[in-house]
Amino acid sequence: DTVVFPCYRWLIGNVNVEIRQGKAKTLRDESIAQLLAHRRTELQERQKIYRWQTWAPGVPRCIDAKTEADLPQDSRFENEKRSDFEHSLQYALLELSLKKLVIMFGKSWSDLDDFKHIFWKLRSPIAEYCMEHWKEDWFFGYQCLNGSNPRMIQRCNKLPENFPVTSDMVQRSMAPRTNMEKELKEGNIYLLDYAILDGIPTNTIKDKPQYIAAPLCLLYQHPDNGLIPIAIQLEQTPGLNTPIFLPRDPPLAWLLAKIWVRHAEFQVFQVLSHLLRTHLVIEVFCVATLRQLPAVHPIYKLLAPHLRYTLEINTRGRSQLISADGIFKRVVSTGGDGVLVLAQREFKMLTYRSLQPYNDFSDRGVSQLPDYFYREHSLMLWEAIHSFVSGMVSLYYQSDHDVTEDTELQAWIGDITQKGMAELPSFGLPNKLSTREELSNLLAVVIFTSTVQHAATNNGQFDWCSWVPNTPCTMRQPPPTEKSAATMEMIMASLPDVSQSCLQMAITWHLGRAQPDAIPLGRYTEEHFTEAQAVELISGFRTELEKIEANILSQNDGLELQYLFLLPSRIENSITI
Ligand code: OYP
Repeated sequence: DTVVFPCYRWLIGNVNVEIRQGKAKTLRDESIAQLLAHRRTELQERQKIYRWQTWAPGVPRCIDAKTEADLPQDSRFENEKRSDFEHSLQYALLELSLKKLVIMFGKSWSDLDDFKHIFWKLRSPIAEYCMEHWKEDWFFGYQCLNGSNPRMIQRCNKLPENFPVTSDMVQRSMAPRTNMEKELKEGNIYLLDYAILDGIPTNTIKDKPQYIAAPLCLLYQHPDNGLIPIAIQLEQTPGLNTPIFLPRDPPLAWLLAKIWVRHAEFQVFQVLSHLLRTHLVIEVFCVATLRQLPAVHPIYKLLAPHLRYTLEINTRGRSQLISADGIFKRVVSTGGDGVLVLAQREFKMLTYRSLQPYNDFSDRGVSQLPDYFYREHSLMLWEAIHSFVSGMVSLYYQSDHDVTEDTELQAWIGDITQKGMAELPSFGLPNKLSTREELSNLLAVVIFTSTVQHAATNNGQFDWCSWVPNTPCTMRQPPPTEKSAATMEMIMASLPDVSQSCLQMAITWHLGRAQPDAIPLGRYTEEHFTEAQAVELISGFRTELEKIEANILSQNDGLELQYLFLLPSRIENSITI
C-alpha cells in the first residue's frame, strides 16, 4: 500500500489550496506509524504559530497577535474580503463627513427630526420604519423580542425590591378588569434589568463627560396592544431623585426615559450579547481547535468552516474598535475602561447553559411570549444543527468510550476550559468529555453561536441602531432626576452629537450589511469530508435548512415588520465581521 497523506495544504498568493484525501480519522483509527508522526508534527507546528494570549484579565483568552499582520496567512482575510472591509468603512465615513459639513453649515441640530439630515443615503426598510415608529410603545416592546438584542427580556413573577412600582401607577396600562398583581401571577409581566451597568466607568470625549444609567423597565403583555413598557426607573437605587417614569407622564419625559433604556441596550447589546457572547467566546474554540486537532480529525473538519476569519476580525476589533484610541473611545459612553469592566462583569457570570437556546428561553421564562420570532427561529435552527452534529459524532465515535479515549479531543477540551476560559470556574463546561451526547451538545453550541447567534445580534445592527435616537451609543447629559427636566433641548443635549451619530451610522452599516464573500450556513465549500456517509449527513442538514428557509419566508409573508435575520441563506457559516 502507498501511504497517502490525508491533507495537503499550500499557499498560492493569498489563497489557501488544500487537497484532502482519505477519511476523517481520530487517533484511534490511525495505525500507520508515519501518519501518526505526521499528526504529532502538525500539532507541534500549529502550537508554535497559534498561541494563547491574555489580552486583559477576566475575559476569554485570545490569539496572540497585536494586529492582523501578525496572524498566520491561513487565518487572514482573503483579498476580496480585506479590500471590501477597508473600503466600505472609508466610503461610509466619507459619505457621512459630507453630511456633517452640510449640517454644520446651516442645517439645525435642535430637534429629533434633525437626525434625518444624516440619514439620506445609507438606509434600509427597517431603519426607515424605525425612524417613523421609534417613539411608539409597542415598537419599544417589539424590539425586546425581535430587535438586535433579543436576549435581555425576562419574565417577572415578583417585582425586584429596588423597583417599587405600585399597582396604582400602572393601572392605566392594564387591560380592563385586571391589575398588576393578577398579571404578575399569570405571567404577563416582564422585566429588563440593566443592573450590570451600575457604576461602569464612563468615557470622556473631547473633554466632555459622557453618562451611563442602569435602568429597570417593566413590560406588560397586553392582550390587545402586545408587549408594552409600563414603568421605567433609570437607576438601581430607588428614591426621590429616581422617579418612576410612566406612559401617562408628559410625552417628552416618557420618551427620554425610554431613550435611556435604549442607550443601556446599546451597551449590553454590543459589548455583551455581540462582542463577548459570540466573537470572544468563539475565538476560544477557534484557537483550541487549531492548536489541538490535526486537520484529519473529524472534529477539526466539522468545526473549521465555522471558524473562518474569526481570528482576523477579532484582532481588528481589539486593535481598532475597543483599543485605547479605538472607535469605542471616540464615540461610545462605555469607551475607555468601561468596555472591559463591563465585559469582565458579564464574563464572571457567563454560563455554558445560557449559550444553549432551550435553556436560555426557559431560564428567562419567555417560552410563552407570542410573536417571539427570534425564539422560534433559533429553536428550529438549533434542532437542525444538533441533529446534524449528533449524526456526525455517531459516525466517528461508536461509543462513549471512544470519546473518553480520544486524547486529542480531551486535550482540546482541556485547552478550552483551562486556557481559553481559565478564569471562569463557574462556566459549567467539564474539563473532560465523557459521552457522545456531551460532545454533540458542545459542538452544536459552537456551531449555533458562530452562525445563528452571531447573525441574530450582528445582522440587525444597522436596521435597529442607525436611527440614532432609537439606540444611542452615548449620552452627553446625566439621566433626569425629575420628570419636569425633560425638554426637547435636554433630549438633544443628551443624545449623541452630529459626529458621534455619523460614526454610529457608519460603523453599524459597515458591520451589519451583507458581506461580499459570505458563505451561508451549511455550505461547506472546502469539502473537508469526502466519505459518503458524512456527505449524506451534510446534504440532510442542507435539506433541513431549506425547509426552515421556506418556513420562515412563509411566516413573514405579509408582515409589516419582517424578521429575516435568521433566514438560513442570510446566516454566515462563521463570524467574519
Ligand atoms: C473591527 O478601519 C470591527 O477603523 C469593527 O470587531 C470595526 C473596526 C474593526 C474598525 C475598522 C476601522 C469588528 C469585532 C467585533 C465585534 C462586535 C462588537 C461590535 C460593536 C460595534 C459597535 C458600533 C459602534 C458604533 C459607534
